[in-house]
Parts: sequence; structure tokens; C-alpha cells
Amino acid sequence: MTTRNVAAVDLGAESGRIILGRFNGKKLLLEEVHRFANRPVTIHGHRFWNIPGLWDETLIGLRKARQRAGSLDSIGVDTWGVDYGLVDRNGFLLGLPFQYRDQRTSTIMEQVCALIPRERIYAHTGIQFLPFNTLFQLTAHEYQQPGALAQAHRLLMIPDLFHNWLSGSMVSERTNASTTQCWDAVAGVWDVDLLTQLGLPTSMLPLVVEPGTPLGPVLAEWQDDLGSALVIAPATHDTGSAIAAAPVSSPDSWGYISSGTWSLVGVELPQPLISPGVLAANYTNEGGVFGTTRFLKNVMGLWLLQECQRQWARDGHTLDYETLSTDVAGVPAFAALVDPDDPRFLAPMNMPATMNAYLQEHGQEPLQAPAAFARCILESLVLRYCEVFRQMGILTGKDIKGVHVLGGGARNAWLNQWLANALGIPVIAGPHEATAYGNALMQLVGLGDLQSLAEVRTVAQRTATRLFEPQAAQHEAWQEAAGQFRALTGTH
Ligand code: LFR
Repeated sequence: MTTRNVAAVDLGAESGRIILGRFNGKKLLLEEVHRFANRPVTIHGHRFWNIPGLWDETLIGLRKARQRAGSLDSIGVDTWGVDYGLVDRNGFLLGLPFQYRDQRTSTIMEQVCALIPRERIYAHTGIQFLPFNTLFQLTAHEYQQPGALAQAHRLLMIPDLFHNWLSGSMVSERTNASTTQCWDAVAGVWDVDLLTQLGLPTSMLPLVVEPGTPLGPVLAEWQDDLGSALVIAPATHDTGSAIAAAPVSSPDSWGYISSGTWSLVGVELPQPLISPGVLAANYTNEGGVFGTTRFLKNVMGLWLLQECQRQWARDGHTLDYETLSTDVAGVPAFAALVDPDDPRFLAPMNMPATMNAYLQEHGQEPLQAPAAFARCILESLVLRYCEVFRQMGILTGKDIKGVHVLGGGARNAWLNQWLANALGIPVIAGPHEATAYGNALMQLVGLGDLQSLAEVRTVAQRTATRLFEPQAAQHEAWQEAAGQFRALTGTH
């Protein structure tokens, strides 16, 4: 076959990237053609998407991708879940989209759950209760700007919005719809009753398509720049794309961590697992590609370290990841532990100060050296991952024999080796660009080059990975630390 050229637009919390994927029928090779900052914009104390800036950078990147490749067969956009824009009939935004780490939802989840029992919400949506889920954002929106939702012609998730601006489409894609907590995971439709009970309108909810659906060619206005590329919805939720690209062969015995700003710790299931026990443990059932379910838990992830780095930079000490990682070796093991999922860490003003407050409240010494913070964060994350895998084994009955670590966090050799040591099973790290990889793979499905999940994963297996075998001598120390961690956090 002739080479396929697909452009994956991946808007992450640290940066946006345009990645060119070239597929020769066997191997999919990725090349980053453009990278740009993705910073929230704060107005009157609220956090917004810098949408026009990101759109502009996306077009710059797509032009570069087209120049590099000669021609583009397709384009697809992904980003994190839960954020949306409201548009009129022409696709013009009615307001700047909010970013989810915004205080407008801080008390809304409790208010909603006082009106509608958690059991009712969970029985249909199967989604982990997190304060920033779209359901709670929409409720906050209605409280703050009454009537705004009813004025919208459509609610589009951020990738859907970019797809509209590229091709004119006005649809949502299922993996992302499923994370909103407005989607009925069992019936496979929007949970209209839930929104209605909350007094929210539903006429703005769009038609939902499967990942891998062609949405149409780029609009005439872009054809000089982008040729006649087809816009194809990938798994537009970044985590959905990342897990699509898991280089797995055996269907059943693996777990994963999609590791970046968040750590999404889970397993793949053939259908949602919804029960009182799962609700009590607060796990999520997000829609995956080819009808799979991502059964997982959000763990706070490398955000803790990234925010410390941002604070140190504000204080005048810029410390890169590599230097920090090297210095970690000089810090004693398990000197300080935090619960990474303590809600105070979601959007603090000053992360190192917030961590020290936590440590002191829990009878531990405050930290000073950046490497000590880094070690505390990485060890605490590993212990939290183990706790989640342990709990998930009980909930699903699955015996996990290996863990795939996908995404940027897979570059962190400490995390990978410590996780292997703590769990006593192998960790397979990579691909680092799993999200862009999965995005590109689902575009190949839309182009008709790949037909099934098995074919997608066969191509994914041809990516470079690194194996971390457990070091038996370290296992006991991690088990002891796990006891310490459980005493500190309780199980949640
Ligand atoms: C990861 C991610 C998670 C989602 C969180 C907020 O980037 O998409 O899956 O829970 O961001 O949307």
C-alpha cells in the first residue's frame, strides 16, 4: 500500500503537539512536527482555555505536517476529558471554555448528590465521582450564568469543537461523552433524565459517534493549506487514545497506568462493572475503543511534581526533570509519604507548601530539598498505584501479571522499577507518545486500513518498549512501606 499520512493533534496539560504518523501497512512511525505551550488563562479568578491561541497553533502545526508529508490523509484531535464549549448554529463559541481545575465546582458535587442519590447517578453513568466532571461543571455553569446552557445550539467537548472548526461537524465522540458523567454507560445514550432532574437543558447535547468515525473533509477555507484531508474522530479523550495504543498481546492479564499529569490506573473490561462495591470504592467505567470499558481510578499523578517545579521556578530555581530524577538517588527511602489523592492537591496555590502542611498534620517532618519532594511524590505514587491494583483485583477478580505504563511518565525509570519491585510483577514502559499513537491508530481505522482492536494492537506492539523486571530483594521493603501508607491514608 502507499504510505498513509495522518496528523494527530494532542492537547496535553503541559503542551500541545502536532504529530505526523506515517503508516506503511505494517509499522506506524511518529514524528513530532510542532509543540506549543498550553497554559490556562486566569480571568477574575477563574481558569479558562486559551482557545484562540491553541487553535492558531494547531493550524500552524497542521500546515507544517502537510508540508512535511506532502499530503495528509486525515486529521484527528484529542485532549483531556470533561471540558466543553457552548456554540451557536455556526459553531461560534458563546463564551470561553473553563478548565476543569477551577474553583467553580468546589462545592457542587455535594449539592448535586444531596438532590439526586449517588447510587442513582452511578447506576447509569458508572463514573468515578470527581468534582470536575462535566455534570458538575454544567450545574455550576447554570448556577453562575442562568439560561446560558439553554441558549447553546450544541455542547461540544474541546476536540469536537476543533473538529467543527476543521470540518463543520457538530457531533460528540463516545469515549469523551462517557467521561462527562452525563452519559448512560449501560444504555449507550445521554442520561437525559439525570440532567432534567437537575433542571439542566438537554437540547444542546449532540449526536454521539464511535471513535474511528470519519466526520468529513476539511472545510473549503482550509483546503489551500491542508489539502483534502479527512477529519476523523479518534478516541478524543486522551486516555482513550493512550489505552488503545497499549502494546498488548494477551487479552486478559494486564493492567495499565496512563501516566502523565494524571495517572489513570486500571484494566480493560468487555463491559462496565457497576455495583454497590464499585461505587463505594469510587472506580470509573469510561468508554474505550471497539466497545471496551476502561475500568480505572484517577490518581493525582505527576501533577504533584510538575506543580512543585512550577513553584520552584516562580521562586527563581528552575529544576528540570532529569536533574531532579538524578538527585532522588541521594535521598533516603520512605523518609516522607503523602496521600497523592488528598483533595488539597488538586489545585493548590503552592504545592511544596501544601505538601509540607500535609506532612506536618500527619506527624512527619517538612521537606526542603527539591529531590526530597521528588522522592516523596514518586514513592507515594507507587504505593497508591499498588493500593489501587490490589483493590481492583478484588473488584474485578482479575489476576494482573504485568503492567503497561503508557505516556510521558513511562520515561521515569524510578517509577517503573519501583512499581515492578513493589508489585512483584514486570512493568512494560512505553510508548511515551501513547496518546498520539492511539489517536493516529484510530484514524487508520477510520480510513479502513485497520479493522479491529486486535489489528490496532498488533501495530501497537511494533513500538519500542522497555521492560522492568521486579527485583526480589526490594519487595519486602515496599511491603513494609505499603503498610505505612495504608495506615496514613486508610483505603479509599
Ligand atoms: C488525563 C485526563 C483523565 C481525566 C482528566 C480530566 O489527561 O483526561 O483521563 O480524568 O484528564 O479530564
